[in-house]
Amino acid sequence: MSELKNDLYLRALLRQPTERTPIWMMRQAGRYLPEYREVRTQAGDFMALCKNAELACEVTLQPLRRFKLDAAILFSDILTIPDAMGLGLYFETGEGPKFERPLRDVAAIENLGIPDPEQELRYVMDAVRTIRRELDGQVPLIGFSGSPWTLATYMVEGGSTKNFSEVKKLMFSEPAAMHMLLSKLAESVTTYLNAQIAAGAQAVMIFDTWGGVLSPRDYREFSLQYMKKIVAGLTREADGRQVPVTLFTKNGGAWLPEMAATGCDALGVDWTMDLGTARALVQDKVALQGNMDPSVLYAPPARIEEEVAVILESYGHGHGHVFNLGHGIHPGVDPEHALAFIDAVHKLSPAYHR
Ligand code: 1CP
Repeated sequence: MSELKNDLYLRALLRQPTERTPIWMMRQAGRYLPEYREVRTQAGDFMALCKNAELACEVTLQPLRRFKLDAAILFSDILTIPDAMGLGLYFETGEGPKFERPLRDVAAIENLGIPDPEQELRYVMDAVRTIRRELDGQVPLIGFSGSPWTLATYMVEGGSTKNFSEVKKLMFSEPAAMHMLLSKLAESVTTYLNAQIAAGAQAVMIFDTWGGVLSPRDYREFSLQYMKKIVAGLTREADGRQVPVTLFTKNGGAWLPEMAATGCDALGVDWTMDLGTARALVQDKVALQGNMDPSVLYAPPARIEEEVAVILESYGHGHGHVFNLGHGIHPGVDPEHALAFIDAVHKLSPAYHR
C-alpha cells in the first residue's frame, strides 16, 4: 500500500503532536453537494449507490476534491448490518430508512444470525478496497458502524422514530431478549469493523446516535457495555500503524468520563457541551472530535469563522483535537459555507499547536 501523505487525523486521535488541528465533516459526502445528487440519481437509489464500489468510491472522494479535508469516510450506512441480517432495508423518497421485516418478537431475535462480512457485506469491503486504492495515500480512510443500541432502535421500530416506544417497550418488558439482540449486534459489529480494517480502513468510528435517549443507568446497561465489548475485540494495529477507535454518543456529554474508560482512543462530542468542559472531564485520557453545531453553516462565512475561533479557544492549546461538526452536515447547506468552515480551521488552528 502507498505511504500515507497526510496522517494528521491519525496522529491527533492518538494525541500525538500535529502542526494544526485536522478536520473532516460527519456526512461530508451527501445531498448538500450537487455532484453527489447527480451520482445518486445515476445509481437509482441510495442502497444501489452503496452496493456499487466504483460509485461509492466516487462519492467518498467528491468532498476531498472540493475541500482540504484530513480524512475520507467510507460511503455506506449504519443499516447495512440489519439489512444483511435479513430485515429488508429500503428507502422511500423523502422519508428515512425503513425495514420490511422489523423485529417484533423474541423468536425473530432468536433467529438472527451474524452476517459474514466477506459474504453478505462483501460490497462494503469492496468499497473499502476500491477507495483505499483510489485515495493513493492522500488521507486516511475511516471505517464505521452503528452502535448495537442505535442499530437495535431501527431494527425494532422498523425505521426512524420520535418516541422509541417499541424498542423501549422491549427493553423494559423483555430485557433478556433485548440483551440477546444487543449481544448479536455487538458480535456482528466487531466482525464487520475488523473486516473493514483488514480491507484497508485506517481508523474506525462507532455512531451511537440514539444512546442519548436513555437514562444514565440504561445507557450503561444497554449501550455503553456493548460498545466496550466491541472496543475490546477490535484489531488495533494494521500495516504497522495503530488503528484508532472513536466512539460518539449524541447527547452523551454527561457520560464522557465513562466512555473514555472503555479503552477507545477518542470521543466525538456534540455541540451541547463546551469542548473545554469535555476536555477537563476526560482529563486528556482520550482525544476529542467536534463540536460545531451543524446549523452554524447556514450563517454567513464571517460568523462561521467566529464560531471556529470560539471552539478552538474552548479546547485550548495542545494536541488531541480533531475538528468536526457535532453531528452530520445538513442537506441544505451551501458548499461555499463548508469551504469557509474548513478554511477557518486551517487558518486559525496552527496557533494552538505552537
Ligand atoms: O442520499 C440520500 O438521500 C440518503 C441519505 C443518506 C446518506 C448520505 C443516508 C440514509 N445515509 C447516508 C450516508 C451515511 N450514513 C454515512 C456516509 C459517510 C459520510 O459521513 O459522509 C454515514 C457515516 C452514515 C451513518 C448513519 N446512518 C447514522 C449515524 C450517524 C448520524 O448521522 O447520526 C445514522 C443514524 C444513519 C441512518 C440513516 N441513514 C440514512 C438516513 C437519512 C439516516 C438517518 C435517519 C434518522 O434520522 O433516523
